[in-house]
Amino acid sequence: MSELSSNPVSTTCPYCGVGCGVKVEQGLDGAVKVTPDQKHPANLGRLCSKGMALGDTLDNPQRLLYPEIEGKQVSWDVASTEVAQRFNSIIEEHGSEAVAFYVSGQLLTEDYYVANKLMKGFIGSANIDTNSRLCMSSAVVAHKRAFGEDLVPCNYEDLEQTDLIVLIGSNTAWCHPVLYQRMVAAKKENPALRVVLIDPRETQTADLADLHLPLKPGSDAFLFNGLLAYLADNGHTATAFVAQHTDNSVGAINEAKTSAKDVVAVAEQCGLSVEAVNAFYALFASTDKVVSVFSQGVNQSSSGADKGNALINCHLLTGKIGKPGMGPFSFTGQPNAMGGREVGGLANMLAAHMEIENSESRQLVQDFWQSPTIAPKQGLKAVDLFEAVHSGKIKAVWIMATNPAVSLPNTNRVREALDMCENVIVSDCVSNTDTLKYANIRLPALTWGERNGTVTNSERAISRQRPFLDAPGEAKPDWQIITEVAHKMGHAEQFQYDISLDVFREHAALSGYKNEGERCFDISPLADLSVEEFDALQPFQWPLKENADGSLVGTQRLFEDGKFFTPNGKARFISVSAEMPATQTSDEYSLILNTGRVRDHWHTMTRTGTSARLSSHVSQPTVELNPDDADMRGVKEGDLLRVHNEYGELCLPAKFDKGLRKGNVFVPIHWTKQFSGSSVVSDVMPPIVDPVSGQPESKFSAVEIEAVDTVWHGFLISRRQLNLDMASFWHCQKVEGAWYYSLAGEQLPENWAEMSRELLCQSDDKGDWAEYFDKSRQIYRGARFVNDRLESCVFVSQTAKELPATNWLKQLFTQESLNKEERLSLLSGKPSTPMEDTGKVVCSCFNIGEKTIKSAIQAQKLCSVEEIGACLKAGTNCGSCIPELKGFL
Ligand SMILES: Nc1nc2c(c(=O)[nH]1)N[C@H]1C(S)=C(S)[C@@H](COP(=O)(O)OP(=O)(O)OC[C@H]3O[C@@H](n4cnc5c(=O)[nH]c(N)nc54)[C@H](O)[C@@H]3O)O[C@H]1N2
Ligand SMILES: Nc1nc2c(c(=O)[nH]1)N[C@H]1C(S)=C(S)[C@@H](COP(=O)(O)OP(=O)(O)OC[C@H]3O[C@@H](n4cnc5c(=O)[nH]c(N)nc54)[C@H](O)[C@@H]3O)O[C@H]1N2
Ligand code: SF4
Ligand SMILES: [Mo]
Repeated sequence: MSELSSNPVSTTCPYCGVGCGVKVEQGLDGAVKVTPDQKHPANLGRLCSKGMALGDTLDNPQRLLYPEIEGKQVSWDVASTEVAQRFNSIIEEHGSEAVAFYVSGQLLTEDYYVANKLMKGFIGSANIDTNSRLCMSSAVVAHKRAFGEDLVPCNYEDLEQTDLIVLIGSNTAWCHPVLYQRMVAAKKENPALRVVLIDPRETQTADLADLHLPLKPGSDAFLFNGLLAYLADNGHTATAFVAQHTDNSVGAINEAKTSAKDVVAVAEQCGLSVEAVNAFYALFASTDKVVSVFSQGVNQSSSGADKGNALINCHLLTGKIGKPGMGPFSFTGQPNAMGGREVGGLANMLAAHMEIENSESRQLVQDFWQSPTIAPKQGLKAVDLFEAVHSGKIKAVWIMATNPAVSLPNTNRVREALDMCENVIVSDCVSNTDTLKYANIRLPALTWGERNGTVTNSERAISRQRPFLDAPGEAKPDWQIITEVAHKMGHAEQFQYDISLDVFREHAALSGYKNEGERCFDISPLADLSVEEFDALQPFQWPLKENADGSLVGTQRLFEDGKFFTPNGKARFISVSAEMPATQTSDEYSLILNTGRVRDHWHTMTRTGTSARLSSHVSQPTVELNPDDADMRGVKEGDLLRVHNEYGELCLPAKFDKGLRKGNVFVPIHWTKQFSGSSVVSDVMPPIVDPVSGQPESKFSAVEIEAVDTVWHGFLISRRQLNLDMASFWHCQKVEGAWYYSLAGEQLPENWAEMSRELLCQSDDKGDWAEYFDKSRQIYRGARFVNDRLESCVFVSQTAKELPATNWLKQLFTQESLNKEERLSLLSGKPSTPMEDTGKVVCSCFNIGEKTIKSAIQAQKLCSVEEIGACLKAGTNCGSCIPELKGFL
């Protein structure tokens, strides 16, 4: 690749929507060092554990390197011709509604722009939706309804300038760790700063909160309707602002009062104490500067858009918007969720924040694109889109940079749909995702470190992703793959892009095209950017304006002039009739299942799952439950449980968490079929969506749990990745030099030795197999060596307790050879000289385990995070583990 930038390269972290700047340096040996960018406005020198470990995840041995059709490697020419022909012939025979794209907030803006243009302007359908449907679409609706456009008013500095941060359905400590660190620092600086956390779970984020409201899942709209009524009734209305700059305050307040009669009724509905609700309301009312952060606990709901508006209403009524330190602030999830929204990559948007239903906008975009057609109406939203694949209405679907076989609700149905469809095209950078299993055509894409373009973060800041690695194999950037297909579909003339900057320029030009100030999203001053200027582009917040002297300025904060982007320029109060989740628990399914993220894994683990460091913090999938619920059911920690409902079932070990409400269980979203037997939590999520936004209710499902009758437990460690199907439960974790598998089963295999050898030794393997078998106790142990190098080992027992500790065994795989003593002691499961068990890794920067930290706290009487840091270094680098350290203290 010729576009490699010089050393060190400034680029943007590819994980969460904070959008941190990183510096990448490559040593002569090729080793990549990633450090925080001191100047990037998002992080100002900070990074979290995932950002710090970016270097670990670059060398993925499972890259998709060549295009393939039906499992056979082909040239790019053949592959793109085939995709184009399949699309064209289906469109000719069945119309443009018979094809679809399903794209991602992890594409670059340039990729997203080209995909959207091809579908809406040239195929003439709006059947392009994105995984942002599962993520931000409720917030998009809430913004559009209230402000007239999908606009995030705040910026990160507001978090530092405020006196009250309300975190609603956001596990900031783990999901937006650098913003969490900024809040921690702000609180130190300003002890008057208060933090309220609204989350049914007591998460790591609760550590920062002065007040935690562990409300009933799904009851947020009642809480915020109650707040609106309270503010109105107690003289907290910003009368002049409401009169001059808003509509429908009276309607919204009246509606709020029907679902939230008084504080007592709200407390009852939300499962909170009256004191706690009163304390929150009083704090919100009496604090001038309030930022309300909302995330998936609000968005992923059958009434997520309403919940967003219920909380925006409170900011409008009190005028807490458009000024430093105040406003509703949607934290976006993916690195480019915002960029996707800017290009209109959702099925119900057009491009450059224009509306598909608006005929003038359609004409405008069609003129600009010089396109033969323009999508006349909204397309299918994600859940409906895959339902249409299932019914055969959609006959070809092109999936880019997302893993719907894992992340959509009711995944068994999605997998069925993909299995039945004969034209599943998947562009991905790795070769082993659950979705790729169903691909008829596989297209190898570039990924972070190789690709070149722009992303937009949660605070509307556009930053560059710059390449520092060569393209592996024949992988290409997504925009180029789509462009080649567009050419072969017959649209070469309007897809003349040689480099990603060509796309960026067009996108920038469209944002200003016939925009007389009625569209806020405008970056048109960049429409003529040169290559050098693009290379040097510094992060800026849109809209971008040109000063009289020709200099450019971004916009830190929106609505400072009280002008909104509705037809009359006024913000709209939305009348919200609060609803509880669409699903109810029953005698059959008595527990509420909540889902979410862990600190060190990213989504379906295609990158973080390959890092030993990141895989050690939460090493396996579990179902978390309150110890009281466990007690009632006779469940002990570590017991294997079946979690099931009418949609599917999971099989997971139990983990206790006192921070869960009774009757609630929690399963993380990350483990796929590549990493575990049956832990895809979306298998048991209902395909219920918000009627307006189409966002699925991914935080609420009714399930039941039952103990699984295990008769054996075991683990394997292998330098090779294995295909397992012999266990009821298995999961796989990357460790240094090997893969670790934990296993449990309901049936004893007939012959341990035979099975283990089949699994761990291939026919052409050299080397020797040592083993030990105690038939009466069903204890089996085996190990394979090549010369003195340990290749794999297996340990099996009737109960988990009889298995040896694994740290020492894992560590043997970091060695190139074992000495005689190590070899001899191996099958006993104990090191010849005892080794300290440091426990699970808490500080992943310095690899410091829980047991080490706890014993240092006791032995040395450590009282603060700073003292732990001075003693062990834990928590002194990225700071992601500080909430956990506080927990130990
Ligand atoms: N480590 C890590 N960070 C990530 C990601 C990742 O995969 N890993 N993904 C990124 C992406 S794409 C996203 S969208 C964001 C998501 O960021 P967050 O939204 O912060 O993360 P989640 O864990 O999905 O859910 C947040 C919280 O919502 C709570 N919740 C559940 N139901 C309710 C409810 O009814 N009301 C309220 N108030 N809260 C509720 C859950 O208990 C959970 O703690 O994270 C981003 N950052
Ligand atoms: N139950 C439940 N379900 C959820 C959620 C939840 O909280 N609960 N959260 C939802 C949310 S908010 C989100 S954002 C989704 C995320 O879910 P997904 O989008 O399905 O998950 P990812 O693992 O991020 O998938 C990204 C894919 O893109 C590939 N990739 C990486 N870089 C590139 C590139 O440059 N080009 C191409 N072509 N491919 C690339 C990766 O290898 C990976 O396969 O999950 C949603 N599903
Ligand atoms: S907070 Fe962490 S994951 Fe998110 S962008 Fe910054 S370094 Fe990356
Ligand atoms: Mo997301």
